Amino acid sequence: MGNMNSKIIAAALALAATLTTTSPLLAHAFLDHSDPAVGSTVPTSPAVMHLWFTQELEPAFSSVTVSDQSGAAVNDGSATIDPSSPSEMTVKLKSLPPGTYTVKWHVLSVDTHTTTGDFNFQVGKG
Ligand SMILES: [Cu+2]
Repeated sequence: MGNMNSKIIAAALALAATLTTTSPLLAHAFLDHSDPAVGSTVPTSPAVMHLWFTQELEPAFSSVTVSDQSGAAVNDGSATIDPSSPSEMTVKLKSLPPGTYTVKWHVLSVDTHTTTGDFNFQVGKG
């Protein structure tokens, strides 16, 4: 009997550990990586900002803006999400002079949760 109980307790603990560790990871669309990369310095003005998320996005409720140090928007039009790559969002950029730029993203994941975030990158000598 004692041995059986300890096995049941061990199995219950393993299940609880699995539930608590995996479910948060699967939830929400977090920024996986970008190009230009978060906090990077690029030598010339990039034509497009690419953002890759950890989950597929709802295009109608997902957006990104890129602004310069004065707060002026430098993205050329709105973000697009190619159906063949539903966890990737791109936005065209105007010609960017050297400086620091802020990317602000707001996405709705297919799991119905909204996440937001921002980061900087630089153009020209860092
Ligand atoms: Cu979620």
